[in-house]
Amino acid sequence: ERISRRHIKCRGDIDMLKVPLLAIYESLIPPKEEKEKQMQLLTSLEKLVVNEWPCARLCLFGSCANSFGVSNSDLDVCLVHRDADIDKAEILLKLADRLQSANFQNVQALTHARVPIIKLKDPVTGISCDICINNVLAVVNTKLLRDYAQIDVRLPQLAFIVKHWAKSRGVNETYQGTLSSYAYVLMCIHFLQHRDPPILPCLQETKIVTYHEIVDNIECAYFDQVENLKSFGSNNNESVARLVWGFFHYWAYCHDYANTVISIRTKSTISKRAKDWTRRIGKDRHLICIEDPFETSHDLGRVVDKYSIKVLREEFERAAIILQTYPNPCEKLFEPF
Ligand code: 3AT
Ligand code: MG
Repeated sequence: ERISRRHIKCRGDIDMLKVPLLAIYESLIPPKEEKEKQMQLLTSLEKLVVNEWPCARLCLFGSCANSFGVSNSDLDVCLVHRDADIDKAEILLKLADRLQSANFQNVQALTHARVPIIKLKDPVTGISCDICINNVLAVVNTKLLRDYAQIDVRLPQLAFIVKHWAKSRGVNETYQGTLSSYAYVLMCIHFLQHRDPPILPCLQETKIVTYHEIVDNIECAYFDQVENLKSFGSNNNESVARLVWGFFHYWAYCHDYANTVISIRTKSTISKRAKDWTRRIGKDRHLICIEDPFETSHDLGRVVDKYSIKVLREEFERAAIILQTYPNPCEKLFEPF
C-alpha cells in the first residue's frame, strides 16, 4: 500500500487551500509589540548578568531569533562567557539566586539536564525564558535557519504551518519521543531542497564560503550572503498549499526510514549504514535519522522510540489523507489530538 500511495497525484483543486493556509500562517506571526517586549526582557537580563560577570554577554537563539517563532513562544537565551572552562553549574546557581532577588518568577536551575538551563518567567512582560551557558553551536544553527528563511518565503510559511500542526497534534514533545521544533524546521528545509526544481539550495555545499567559525572543535562554514539567492526558487512555482500537502505525503510515503538519513548539509543521499546509525546503542535507536547540520554526529531523531515512530508516521499519513480528500481540510488537520 505504501508503495502505491507514493505515486498519488495531488488533488486538482489543491491551490484553493492557499488562502486558508496563508491565513493561518499570518495569524501565527508575532505582532511587533511582542518583539519589543522580548528586547525589553533581554536588556534587563543582560544588565543583571554583566553586573555580575563583566565579560559575559547574552545572545538570543531558537525561535525568537531564527525567524521561525510563532506568537507567544518562549525566549531562548544563551549566556556567552569568554572563558570556556567555567563551571556552568556554579554560574547557573549564582545567576538563579540573582534572578530570584530581582523578582523574576518560577526561577529553576536545571543543572543536571543534558543542556543545563535556568527557567524563569518575567512578571513585567509575562514572557517565559530559558537561559543556557556557552551553547554557541545553537547560536550558530539559529543563524543558519534564519539565513535559509530569507531565501524563499515558502519556507517560513511551510514551517509555521508544520509547527502549528505538530503542537496541535501533540507530536512536538521530545520527552515523549516525538520531535523538536528544530527537527521539524530541518525536515522542511530538506524537503524544499529536494523539490524539482529545488526551492532551496544547500548553503553548506556551495563553492564559496562567506561565514566561517570553529565552535567546540566543529567547523561551521557556509555561504551566508543569502540576499544574492532570493530568486533561487523562482523556477518552481508550487503554492504553499501544494507544498504543505507534499510535505506530509513525502514523510508518510516517500522517505526511506530504514536506510536513509535526513540531512540539509548535502543533497547527496546519506545512508544510515555510512553513519553507523543502524543499531540501537543505549537509549539511541535511530528509527528516524535527522543529522544536525554542524554537529554531524548528532542524530536529532534519537529521542524517537519504537512506539513514537509509529505515532509520527501515522500522523504524517493522517495529514496527507485529510489534505488529499477533505473538502475543507484545515479544521480537521489541526484538530487537537
Ligand atoms: P519553539 O518555537 O520554542 O517550539 P525553537 O526553534 O525555539 O522552537 P526549540 O525550543 O526546540 O526550538 O530549541 C531551541 C533552539 O535550540 C533551536 C536550536 O537552535 C537549538 N536546538 C534545539 N534542539 C537541539 C538539538 N537537539 N541539537 C542542537 N541544537 C538544538
Ligand atoms: Mg524555543
